[in-house]
Amino acid sequence: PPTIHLKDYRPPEFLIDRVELRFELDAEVTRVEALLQMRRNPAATRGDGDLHLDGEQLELEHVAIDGRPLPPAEYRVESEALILHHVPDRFRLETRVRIHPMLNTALEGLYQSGTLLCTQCEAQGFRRITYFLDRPDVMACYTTTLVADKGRYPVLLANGNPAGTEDLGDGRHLARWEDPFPKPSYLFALVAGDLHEVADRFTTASGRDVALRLYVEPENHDKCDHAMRSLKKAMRWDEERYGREYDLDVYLIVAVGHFNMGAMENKGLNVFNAKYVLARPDTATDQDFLGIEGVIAHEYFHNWTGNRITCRDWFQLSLKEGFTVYRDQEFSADMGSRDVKRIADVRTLRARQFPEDAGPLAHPVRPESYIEINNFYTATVYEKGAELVRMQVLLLGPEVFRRATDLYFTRHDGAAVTIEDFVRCMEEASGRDLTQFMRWYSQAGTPELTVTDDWDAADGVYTLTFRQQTAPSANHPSLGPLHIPVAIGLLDGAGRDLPLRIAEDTAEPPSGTRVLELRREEATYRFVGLRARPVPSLLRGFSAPVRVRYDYSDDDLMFLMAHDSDGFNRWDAAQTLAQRLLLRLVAEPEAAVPEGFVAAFRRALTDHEADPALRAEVLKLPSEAHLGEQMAIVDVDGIHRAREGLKQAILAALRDEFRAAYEDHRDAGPYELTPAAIGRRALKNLALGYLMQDGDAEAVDLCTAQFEAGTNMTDVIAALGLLVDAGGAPAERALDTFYRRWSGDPLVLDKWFAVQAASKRPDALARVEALLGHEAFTLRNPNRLRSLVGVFCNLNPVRFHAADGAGYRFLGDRVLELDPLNPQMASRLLQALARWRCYDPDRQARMRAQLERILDAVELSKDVYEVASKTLG
Ligand code: HT7
Ligand code: ZN
Repeated sequence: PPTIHLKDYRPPEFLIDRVELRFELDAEVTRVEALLQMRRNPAATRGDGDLHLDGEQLELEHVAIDGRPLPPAEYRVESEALILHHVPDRFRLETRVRIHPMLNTALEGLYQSGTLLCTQCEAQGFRRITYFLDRPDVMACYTTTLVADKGRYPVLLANGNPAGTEDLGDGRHLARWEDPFPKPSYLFALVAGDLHEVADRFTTASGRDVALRLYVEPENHDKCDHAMRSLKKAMRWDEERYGREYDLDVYLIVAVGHFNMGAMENKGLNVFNAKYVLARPDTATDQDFLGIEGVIAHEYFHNWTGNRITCRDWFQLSLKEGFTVYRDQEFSADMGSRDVKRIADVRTLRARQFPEDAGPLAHPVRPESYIEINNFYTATVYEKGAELVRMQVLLLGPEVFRRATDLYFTRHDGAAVTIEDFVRCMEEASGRDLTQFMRWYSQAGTPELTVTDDWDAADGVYTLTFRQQTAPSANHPSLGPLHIPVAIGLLDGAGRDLPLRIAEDTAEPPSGTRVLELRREEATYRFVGLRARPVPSLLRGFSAPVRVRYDYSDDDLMFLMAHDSDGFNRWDAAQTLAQRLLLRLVAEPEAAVPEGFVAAFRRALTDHEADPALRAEVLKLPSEAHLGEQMAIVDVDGIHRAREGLKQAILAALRDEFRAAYEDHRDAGPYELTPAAIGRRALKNLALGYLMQDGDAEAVDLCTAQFEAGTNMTDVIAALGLLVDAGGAPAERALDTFYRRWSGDPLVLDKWFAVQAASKRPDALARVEALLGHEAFTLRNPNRLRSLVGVFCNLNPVRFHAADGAGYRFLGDRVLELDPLNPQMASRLLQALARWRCYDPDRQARMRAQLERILDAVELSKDVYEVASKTLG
């Protein structure tokens, strides 16, 4: 398959001003008539005179230009295009095609989910609906007419504002929708089905009235409150923080059961994975509730960052995704606890993006080439992209950043633009030169920041030296030093922040946090006027997506854990301390757990002044995957043993404290979804996790009691997971009870599959394989697939990486089985093998064998081909 390169970008030869679509909807055969007002693009270089329209899996029935049906000599149909020869400079193109939603298992284009029909067009799904210039820099105004059976599809939705309905008198009805805002084809959407409507309203800052509508399958009518509340909060927040108002008369969200990703920001008609809409305290965990709030906000924020202003081409994907993730992260931080949110986001970045950036699929935030764009909806484009925006906010300051975004929204409204256009607005609003900063968008790999220091007691000068390095890899050379904002503090012996006076300062220095701007490979800062050697607090708030190397003593880390004024760094110090100890225990299984470590954990656990949510974060040990990432060759079993052993040792020392924490943090009254209540449940369930570590009968009873009495899913699923890890009759009974209670609710049933796939038990794979045959399992539902196969391969390292290679064979089988059905999902699944070179030779050989076996398959999607071939390198 061909590789597409950023450097080959050319403006489109034709533009489309208006699009009129008419659908005769039917699950088996849908007819799509398209009327496109086209004209030559004056800004384009002239090609061969032919018009190439994208189209895949379309059955062409009719094609006409300006009302004249084209004879076969004037066009050619290829497998992925319709080519019209010698078209005029301005014309009306009519096409009619047939498509088959029911056969669409890839969930791209128009497909069936349960009894609904819905679309997913990003990135290139629109070409599976009609022939079109399916690229984001072709923006047009759309009118959509939907015709369907009234009984089966009483609700007919499309983008924009409603523009009338008709009963056609033959059992069918029609709905017309008009979208006045020009948009790229990837934002097109329609939904048809028997849906329950939840209605609300929102008055914008300027007094416009917007009808809000949530559509769900009727049985989910009572799980919509949280999503609707989240939407209204997001709408208000975007007005207050960015001055952005909603622009249509209606805002529609539809929840569907089959969806490849989280949700989709189609103009005026968001389509959501039901997982990110439906929640009731008894069906959804606290994390699910927070996920819904974040994703609802994310899609809403896209209305400005993505829809009104879109991407010129798919290489600019992070223009909308990085910025929108940054916006949703800040929204969630404002709605809940800022430190907890930052910790969660950095955990995700380190767990998903850092490994990606260190492996064979590494790519810059703005990639330079791709085979299949669907493979580039990655942690790098999304999460690292958000960090790049965050760094610009830090460099500019919040007020100047707001001026810069105002400029961006005014200057580029209605256009398809590039990352340079965005950064130029940052430069113009601030008067700063961000040329060097732009390297962040093109440089793959995680920079390493090595920090050394020196203390001159005689002069009271503390010197910090920073050295940055980004390891080049075969496909990604080093582009030179990056512009890195490093937020630091210096702590005195009592843990207070010191003034950060640098010798050359002319103005009063900040006390607290100071942002140093590294631009060269090496930079030295001399802090003067100090009485004693300070303890440095480095990269506060994780001010840049880098790895910091500084030789802290264990005592320094414990000191920072206890005193750093930066909540993020208190947590990070605890993680570093635990990571260091765990890696020592991997190398020396007999090594003792230092007293000081246990004491630091005791202090964190019993610090009643501190926020329980943060205490829970501090006490959570680094994951096995994260520990593996720190080793040249991952010692799968050693890491598991060390981590389990350390939990055991901590429990042995702090059993009473954990019991007390458990009791003290039980919910006293009814379930509440406040940050405080979420934090209490987190600490309580963390304590229960430790108490269950040695299978103590009393703890099993406690856990069983929590499982049985639990009225909220957070407590129930925490208890179920722990029981399943402990195994035996209590686990089987609980699994049985859970299944009987929830087998009718797909999202809850996903959790039942997931806890078994994540189980620490040695027979986890056997169980997962048996579950493939369960009547409720299907590869055709992405959520179900993720909950069983995805969880096993990505979140159960010790069982997935079993030395006999059975986990790898299992994955290879699933990828080959899935690829003909849903290539996007198959290729995502395959990425569990991306880090194969980090394992011992035996495991490497077994992983490589699966990758080769996949590449040998006769018919392979572009998606899987790209991942498998790049992974093998
Ligand atoms: N912008 C949306 C991306 C998306 C997507 C991409 C490829 C294949 C399927 C997809 N579903 C949604 C989601 C977002 O970032 O908001
Ligand atoms: Zn997005």
